[in-house]
Amino acid sequence: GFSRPKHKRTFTGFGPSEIKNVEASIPEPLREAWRKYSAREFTTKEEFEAAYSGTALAFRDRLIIEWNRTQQRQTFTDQKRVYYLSLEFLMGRALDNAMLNVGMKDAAREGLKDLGFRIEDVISQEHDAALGNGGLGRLAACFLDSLATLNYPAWGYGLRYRYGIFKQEIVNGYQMEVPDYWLDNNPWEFPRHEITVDIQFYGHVKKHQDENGKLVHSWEGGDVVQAVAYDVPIPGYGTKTTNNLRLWSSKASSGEFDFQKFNAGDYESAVADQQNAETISAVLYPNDNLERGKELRLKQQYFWCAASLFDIVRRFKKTKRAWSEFPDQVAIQLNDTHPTLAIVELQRILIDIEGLEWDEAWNIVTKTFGYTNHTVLPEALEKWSVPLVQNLLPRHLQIIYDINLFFLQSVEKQFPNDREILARVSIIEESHPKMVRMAYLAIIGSHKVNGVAELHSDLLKTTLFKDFVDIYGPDRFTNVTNGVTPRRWLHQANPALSSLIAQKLGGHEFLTDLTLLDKLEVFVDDKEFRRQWAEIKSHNKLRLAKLIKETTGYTVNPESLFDVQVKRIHEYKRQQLNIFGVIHRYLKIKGMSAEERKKVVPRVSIFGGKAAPGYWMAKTIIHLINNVASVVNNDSDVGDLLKVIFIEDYNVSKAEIICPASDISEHISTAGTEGSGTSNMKFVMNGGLIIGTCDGANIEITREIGDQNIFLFGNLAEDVEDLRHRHFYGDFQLDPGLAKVFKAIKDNMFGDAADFSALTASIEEHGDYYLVSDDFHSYVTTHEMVDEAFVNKEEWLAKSITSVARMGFFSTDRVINEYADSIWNVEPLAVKD
Ligand code: GP0
Repeated sequence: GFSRPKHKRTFTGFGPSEIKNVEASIPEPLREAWRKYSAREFTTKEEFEAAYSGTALAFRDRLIIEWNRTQQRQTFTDQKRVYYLSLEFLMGRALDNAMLNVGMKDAAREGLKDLGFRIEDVISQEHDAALGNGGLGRLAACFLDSLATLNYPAWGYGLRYRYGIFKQEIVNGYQMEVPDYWLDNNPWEFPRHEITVDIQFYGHVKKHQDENGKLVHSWEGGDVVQAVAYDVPIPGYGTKTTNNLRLWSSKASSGEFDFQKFNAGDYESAVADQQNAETISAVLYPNDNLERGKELRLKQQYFWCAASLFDIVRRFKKTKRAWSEFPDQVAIQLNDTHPTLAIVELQRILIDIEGLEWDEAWNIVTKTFGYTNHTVLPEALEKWSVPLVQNLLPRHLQIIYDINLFFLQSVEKQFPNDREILARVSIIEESHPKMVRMAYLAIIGSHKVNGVAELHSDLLKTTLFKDFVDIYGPDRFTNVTNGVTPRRWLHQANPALSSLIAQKLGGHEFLTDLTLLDKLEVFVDDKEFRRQWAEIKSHNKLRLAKLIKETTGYTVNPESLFDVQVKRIHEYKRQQLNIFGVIHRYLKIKGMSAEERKKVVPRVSIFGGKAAPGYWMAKTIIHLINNVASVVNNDSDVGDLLKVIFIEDYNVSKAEIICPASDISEHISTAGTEGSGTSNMKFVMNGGLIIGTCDGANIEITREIGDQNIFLFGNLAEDVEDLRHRHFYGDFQLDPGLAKVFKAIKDNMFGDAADFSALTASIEEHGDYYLVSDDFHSYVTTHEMVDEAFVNKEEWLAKSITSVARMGFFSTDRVINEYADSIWNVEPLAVKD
């Protein structure tokens, strides 16, 4: 739905003083289209696209200048830089962000208005950059925003997937996956065809002696694939610093081998080689919190690590410094274990290519790397089969064995009479086939390991990585609680709230020092302020109601309590608990008299999120939600008292509409399973309250905002193991409330019960691993408290305002400063005008 311009005009770009030569800034392939559009009058979607292109190119122009200056400045001052290696960067849209960070959104709005466009329509033309699955990839994107805003010399390194996370369509209640081809006319990337790295795979290792009689290894033969750099500018907010995100794309190497094939007329095989090479960066693996050990995924990981390391080393070598200074110039952060091969690759470069001694090299390596763990879920921990690594990366496997040997030798010295610890901490798991445990390799190769919320980091130290705490001492392990960037998640997503806050605090400084929000608390009793606060929430709910109408056809009453759960669909995140709770509510309403119904607080239960394509249980949950929606929403007997909505294709740009519109949102993972969660922070920052378990960052949110401002329920992490154990030995009783829900499902109330039998059986018959039944009663009664609280509008508003005022801790600016001080040892680079 885009609205048509009120009057027709010729589109010449906005504000002639702002953009001088738009056409010259347009890359050749687009120029023809540009001329066509700029010469015509607009009435169609194409014209909106042209308005988008024109605006984007204008801002892009401005970014390029500061981007070049930033890079020159960083090279010139030659101080330590951070490299953030992440297989995922879930950036979302770039134009709005660029306008706000550059600080010229108002000029753009005026210019576009002159031409008859509403800026929102233009912004929404942009395709999301969706190179990530969920929280982990979005965290990386928030980090880039904070790194640039705080003027840190920092680069991101990732893969330029041709297909990002799939688009989700709901067909008859089922999830369908549609490929997300997003690269056409993307103005935010700059191909750097001159920056390429040849990446080797397969082959074999030869040992020989050099001139001095020293034993050296060379990796020979195999295939070569070329990595080509694509750069994306990352503008900081309110600063000229514009950092770089470098994404690698794969293509066939232009080496002799292919050429010979072509000359010999073997076109088909040459083309096949080409396609094989391009496959490496073709698609993002769509699993969240799950690793499946596919060879192509390992290829992606090595391709990206090797290209990034080559680039970093090349940049370092230009400074002509001694190798011992490498860790003073370079900090590399591993976003999860996906880039762990970078550790091995750096060691290989230093010993095989640069000729350093093992110990000298290893000292450099461990000082350079830091490793962030994001989950304790066993199915998410990466392990690669030894035969697979042996075949693809023969030299790296040797180095991994050597790292392991030296490590185990030192452990043996430390714990002379403990055979078992050696088996437990070995990088190699003695299974069939043997497996390389990537998390252990990452710990051994880094100087710091961090979790992403206090509870999570404590669990790492006491369970998963306990032996390594005994070996290295507690100082190698630390916590850095996650955050979100307030620029995107408050200022951009909720401009009205941002400007109300700015009015009260006398400016927008809180956007770069979020702790200033605490100054809002004195206004909590101010009647007029409360009214404005409530009005903004209503407006945001209306905006969401409109999205719901457009995308699902359902009409929801914006006066109802909006209850939102949007995130990847996963059993541990327990959307099943939520939908069972909704069914419970539905049954209760159905059993009520007309008199009783008058007291019901009308509610809209809103869901959104993607299931990994191969995750059948998650897909079953989506199916159930949609079936419940069609029964409940078409039951005129219930009307506005309850509506159930599944928003299809949840992504970053939809999150920007959804987060400001919640009254309450759900963060209800089984205690001890969610690393941190970050949408919890986004919702509270936008004045929504939350219902949640004592898990991940919910605990720290509670500490900050006060336990009277959050609805906590359910079993604690410390009790989970015992409950699971008891279930396993048959000590299990289905909660009576949940039993009623299951009965309704089995009576085919929500379609064919057979479709949902695996879901109910996982709870009733197979041990209820996620403790849905154990937490059900507490969950339902806590929702009753939510209803009661919501009726008391004034008190609800006080909770909402107080919570926002106390959220200063959860900015990624605080997070990045913590990483900089305690892990990277880097300083910001001052920008002079
Ligand atoms: C963790 F291990 N996370 C993983 C993974 O494979 N993917 C992923 O998105 C998430 C955690 O689940 C999290 O708790 C956390 O906040 C986020 O990483 C960033 O640390 C919620 O998404």
